[in-house]
Amino acid sequence: MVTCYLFGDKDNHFYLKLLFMISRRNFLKHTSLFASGAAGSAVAVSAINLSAKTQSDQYHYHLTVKAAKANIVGGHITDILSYNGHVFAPIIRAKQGVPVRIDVTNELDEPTTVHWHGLRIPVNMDGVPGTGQVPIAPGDTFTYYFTPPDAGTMWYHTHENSVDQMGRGLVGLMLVDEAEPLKNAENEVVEFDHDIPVMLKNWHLNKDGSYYKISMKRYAARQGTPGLIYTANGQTDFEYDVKAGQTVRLRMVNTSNTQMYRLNVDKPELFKHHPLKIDVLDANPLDYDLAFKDFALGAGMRIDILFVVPDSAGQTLTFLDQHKPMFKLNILANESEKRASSLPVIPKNPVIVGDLDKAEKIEIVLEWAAADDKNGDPLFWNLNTQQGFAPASCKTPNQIADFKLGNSYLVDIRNNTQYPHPIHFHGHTFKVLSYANKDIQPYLADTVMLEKNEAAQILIYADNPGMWMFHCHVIEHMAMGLVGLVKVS
Ligand SMILES: [Cu+2]
Repeated sequence: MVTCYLFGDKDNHFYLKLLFMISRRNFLKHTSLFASGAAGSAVAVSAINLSAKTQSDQYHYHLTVKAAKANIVGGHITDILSYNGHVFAPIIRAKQGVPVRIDVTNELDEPTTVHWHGLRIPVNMDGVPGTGQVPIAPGDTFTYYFTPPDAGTMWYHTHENSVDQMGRGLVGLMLVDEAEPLKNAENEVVEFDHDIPVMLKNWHLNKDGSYYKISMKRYAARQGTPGLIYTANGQTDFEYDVKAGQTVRLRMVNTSNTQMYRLNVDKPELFKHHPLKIDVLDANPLDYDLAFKDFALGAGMRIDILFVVPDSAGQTLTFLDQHKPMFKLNILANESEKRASSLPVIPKNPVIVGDLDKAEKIEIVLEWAAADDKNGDPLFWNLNTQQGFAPASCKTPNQIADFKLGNSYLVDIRNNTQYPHPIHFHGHTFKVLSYANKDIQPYLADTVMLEKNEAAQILIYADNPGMWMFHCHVIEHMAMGLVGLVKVS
């Protein structure tokens, strides 16, 4: 096995400097944490317990990255890579503005990292090998310590040997609770009756639970190698009971390597008085109505839909990828006293939006390359006419932009290819202003979906210093060139 540090050879000056800086920083941090006794007590985390929290109002988790066995396809055992042994990884529950500490121990025989997708945190906690941290070596523990500035539906995943490690299971959810109690439109404190996170992932598995190739060239050069087994929260038959009249926050997260879901529900007519809509996209509430119909949820993206369960006891709502079932909500009768259900309103996050009038314009072009590098590794994709990097030969991705801290940038992203690309920018939340081929209302996001031959204009306010990844979240596309670095300083 080639151990690749993704962005830098070991003789690379940048790598060595980083190694020193981070080791020292972590040493100091560990020292000060333990010396002051500030570390919260460890909390047992399970996929079911969604509210693990220490007495001291600090959040402290321990993730062990290890091989495990899972029953994903009925009656068959699949070898997976896991966080704490679960195919549905522990949900990291945190709170906006409250520090969270996550100790990650690597029990694999290869390096790994954890990236906290959607969190605007310092670059040395972002989990990207080479630009943010030294990968966690087998047997080592690395402590992530950060304070989430934003609330909402986030997720986490490895950023090392990503096609294989994510494909075999190293993905999980992180839910950041709002700093203040939620209120309804009348300013009364209300809670959801159900907060239902759904981790969507499809697996490159045969019907006997064995893997087929997670990445195949003929697909990697196109939309990405499809997974055939669909899971929600690690199950092919996930279902959940709700009662008529109850309020629901349903969160869906696309943690798949390649799959883009076209989200639908099978009985939209049950919501005829209040059609289902997407209320929150990538953890940022929308301030307009976006219908929940054929919504393209690309890899990395998240939505929350908020609704009152219709008065249709005995019915089952099946959520679909086009026509393919993903999971079900069963509607039960509600015997309790009739009461007016009022939905909480999700508050906006403290995101600073760039200044369009002062923004500097830059262009990023996504193209199809159809080439192998000199080692025979495929490089099918490129950004601004240069292939990003070749993981097998450990090249550093190209820097595609140099942002000045505190400045605004109007980025025109052009997808000159025949396939969709969900483009993710680390460490920042940006505003999607417009698309070339469809009318939209502007919204905030960390991942922008570019359908084939589409272009989008996004406004970035560069407020988080570091060397940040800008890449396609179809992980094979990233691994085969669709990646660049943006420096903010
Ligand atoms: Cu892509």
